[in-house]
Amino acid sequence: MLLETTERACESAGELRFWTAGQRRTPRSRTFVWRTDEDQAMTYTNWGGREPSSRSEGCVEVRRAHSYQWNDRQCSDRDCPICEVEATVGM
Ligand SMILES: [Ca+2]
Repeated sequence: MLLETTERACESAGELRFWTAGQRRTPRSRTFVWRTDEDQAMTYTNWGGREPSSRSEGCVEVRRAHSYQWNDRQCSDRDCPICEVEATVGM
């Protein structure tokens, strides 16, 4: 339900993209990490065809048009974020 609501808010011009916490370890690095409290190595990847495509693209997004596979993209571009939060289940 929350994802559906977020998708509607972030969709524009028929395209839906979300930033993940993935970024190049350093600018133009070949490796990517998850930017969390402590950088975490990516042990799983889901790059789309021909991605990552450019070392000048430092951030990782998912795109609906690409079956939610990953794409490296300029970090200065605008996307909606995906966030992970700890769930609290009410009683
Ligand atoms: Ca790319």
